[in-house]
Amino acid sequence: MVEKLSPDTRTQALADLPHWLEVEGRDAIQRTFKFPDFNAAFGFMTRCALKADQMDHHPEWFNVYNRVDVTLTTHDADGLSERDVSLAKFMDEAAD
Ligand code: HBI
Repeated sequence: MVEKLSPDTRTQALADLPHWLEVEGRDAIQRTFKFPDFNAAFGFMTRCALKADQMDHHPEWFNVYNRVDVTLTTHDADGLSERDVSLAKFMDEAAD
């Protein structure tokens, strides 16, 4: 069972993810990624999809052309867990 982050760990984790915003009304975080074109956006999504499947932890996301809106939460924990933090960091690096 995946554990929800404790309030202290959550605060520290969000401080380490400055590009991610808390979603209103939900224990989730979101970030919008912008790329030069669809090819770059889809390449990013492909790398993240493979990582997500390896982790058995999947993003909620939406893509239009060069934009990818990502929401991360842990459905099994009904809130943010360490898996969201790991996947968010992977995505930040993959987008660099
Ligand atoms: N992805 N974001 C997210 N949250 C989950 O709780 C989750 C998941 N992918 C697979 C998964 N859980 C499995 O453990 C099953 O619950 C499907």
